[in-house]
Amino acid sequence: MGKTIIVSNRLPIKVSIENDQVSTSASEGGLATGLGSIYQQDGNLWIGWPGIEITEESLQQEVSSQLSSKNLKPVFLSQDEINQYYEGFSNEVLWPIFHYYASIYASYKESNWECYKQVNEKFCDAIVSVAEPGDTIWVHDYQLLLLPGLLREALPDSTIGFFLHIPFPSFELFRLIPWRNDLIEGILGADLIGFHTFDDATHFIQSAIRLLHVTCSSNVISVNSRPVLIETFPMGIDDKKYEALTTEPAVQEQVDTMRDMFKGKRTIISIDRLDYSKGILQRLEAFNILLEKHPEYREKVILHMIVVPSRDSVPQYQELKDHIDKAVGDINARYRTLDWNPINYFYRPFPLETLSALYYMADICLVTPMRDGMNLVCKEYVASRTNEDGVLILSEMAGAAKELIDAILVNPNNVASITDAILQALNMPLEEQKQRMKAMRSAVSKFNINQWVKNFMERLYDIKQQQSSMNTRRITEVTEGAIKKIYDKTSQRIILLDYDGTLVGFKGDINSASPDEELYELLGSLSADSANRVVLISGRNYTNLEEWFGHLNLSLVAEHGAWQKQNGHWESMYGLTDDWKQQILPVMETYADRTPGAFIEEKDFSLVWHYRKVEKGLGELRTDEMIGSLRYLLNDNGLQLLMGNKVVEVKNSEINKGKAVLAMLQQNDYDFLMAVGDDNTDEDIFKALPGNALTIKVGTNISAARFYLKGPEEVRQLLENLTHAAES
Ligand code: GDG
Repeated sequence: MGKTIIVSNRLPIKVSIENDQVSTSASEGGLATGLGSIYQQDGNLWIGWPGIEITEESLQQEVSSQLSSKNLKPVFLSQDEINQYYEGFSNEVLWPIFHYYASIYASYKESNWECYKQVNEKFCDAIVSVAEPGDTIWVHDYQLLLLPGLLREALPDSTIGFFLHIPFPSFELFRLIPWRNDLIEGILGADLIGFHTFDDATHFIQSAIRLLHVTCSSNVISVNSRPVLIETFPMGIDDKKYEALTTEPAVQEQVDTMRDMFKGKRTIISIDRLDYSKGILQRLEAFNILLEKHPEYREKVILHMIVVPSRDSVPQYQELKDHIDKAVGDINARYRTLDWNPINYFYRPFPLETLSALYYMADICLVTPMRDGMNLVCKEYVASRTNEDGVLILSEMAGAAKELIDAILVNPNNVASITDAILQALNMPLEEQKQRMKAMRSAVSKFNINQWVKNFMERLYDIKQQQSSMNTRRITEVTEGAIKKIYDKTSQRIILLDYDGTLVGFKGDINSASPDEELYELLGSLSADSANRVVLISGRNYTNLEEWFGHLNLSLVAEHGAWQKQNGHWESMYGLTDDWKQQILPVMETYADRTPGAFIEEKDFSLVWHYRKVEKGLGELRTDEMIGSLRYLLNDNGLQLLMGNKVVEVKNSEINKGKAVLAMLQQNDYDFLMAVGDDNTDEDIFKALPGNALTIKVGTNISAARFYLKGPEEVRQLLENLTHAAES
């Protein structure tokens, strides 16, 4: 096992320099705690920006050496780079678009993009300078979207994980970015790509398949034959730490002081970084309505609002701060009394102990972001409620809402509903509070930060295992040499070849995938050897196979085995009927009639639904609907569904390629069995053949075959080489 390298924009520490003296202090962020168990281990490393501009070389060296003892490695960035890569591109393009604020806040500047690329390269260089074979690299967040791709180029065999901490937007938003393809390609350099929620993962897959020529099978995207896993890992917190904090004397002291100070009042807390995505203004408006419409709560309720300064050099953030200041000022000015201030507002960070005291004593926690990747504040509140009371009001737009379903969930755009939620919370019976809080505490504790890290690392290991088992099964020169040797020594060979996707690539139009001259020559020379029986075994109909291959000395099997050409004659499988078509065809036609691009192919003993040319997404949806409508009819008629590559075929249960092949094996005592195919239907052949047969899967899907080839080019090359061996 090699070492693990964590990479993020910021290092998990704060570096400060005063009078040329370097000092560092630990950061309390959730990520720093969670990954602490990893990077602090011997040999492991965290690479990132130390948080301030350090230009002087001697100071850089000093910082590097201080950090190196803590397993940290700095990437130094100039103020210019911070302005363009971090502020300009990450925070003015990616952040707004990924949080669905495209039109108001996004600004696209080519120079910022250039700088974003350069800084990602800088990070790549820093990693390459320390990475060794066998290392695991885990890249974090939107500032480094290009890094996995750069690393894949520099270190092709490395193990790379990527996690996005903010939402991944729907394709309609993502497509707005001028550099969208580079970004997706960059992320796809990873082996495992993690998101907080299933929606984010789905949005990413949608964008990848719409923008790039990649194939995707459920949550695995195949990039140049390298499977990349897309997964959901909702990030958790160190729940035990927040629980333990509440009993610390420093915390209890503050709790006592606050309880004394706010005696008889109900308390609501709100804690966020300054950001337009956090919905702070809407929250204030909801509180304002509460006081306006429900005067009975005046002097009874206090909102403690902490806004932590962030990005306030960016004009939009400054503007937001001004609006918040004004809104708070207005509400306080309007309702305050001599001994009651409705909003206790702070624009500064607090020590963790104060946060803990607030979490512990607040009756209600108000978390209403307009969009949030996850949101950890709500989980910290839940973890701090050791008495199992208190109410969480949570925006359904936060990733955490997918887990904390026992919160009062609100749509943050509906300000009136936030006011209603506050009212509901203020009046919630203790029993109900406990019931909800208990359920949320168990969710927060089960999926805590350690579980998050563990799940991610395990899945990264799994996908690497899958890749390496595929690589060891990939036909190399050595395996090819071994196959040739056997081939040359044998004299009764059967070579079973699928057609579409195996001998030729997929075409949009099924008729345009006709054989080319090179293929004819190849099949000609293979079958010219009297020791070879070459079988073309396809799902296509027999007239089609006859037209293309009838003149060659090949055995032909059409419609997955329903038809076979024996001794120059086509014969259908005994006892097949097609009466069932009268019932099935009309159903399929109703779907084809309302799905532009879809069509139905009628074969003698099957019906095929083709949706390759249908708008992506719609094709899959209609196919699912159609299958749902057909379910009972299929059962009643003894039919089966074959799911192919953008096709679904309905046919008699008795027909399958495996059965057709078994019948052929009876006809001779073959000493060389080889089968090549790319489709699900070819799996029946692989399974039907004895264990010593040379079964070869084309592509990257999981298969029962013993070996893998990348595509039709490689298949042809292998067959070509075999014929040469036979001649020599
Ligand atoms: C990004 C995503 C995702 C806040 N004020 C103080 C303070 N905090 C701590 C909180 C919490 C953290 O900061 C904020 O975390 P969030 O998750 O709420 O938000 P982002 O910083 O925007 O984080 C987010 C997260 O990444 C993780 O993947 O959940 O969706 O946007 O831990 O406690 N800590 C201290 N003093 C404060 O005044 N000490």
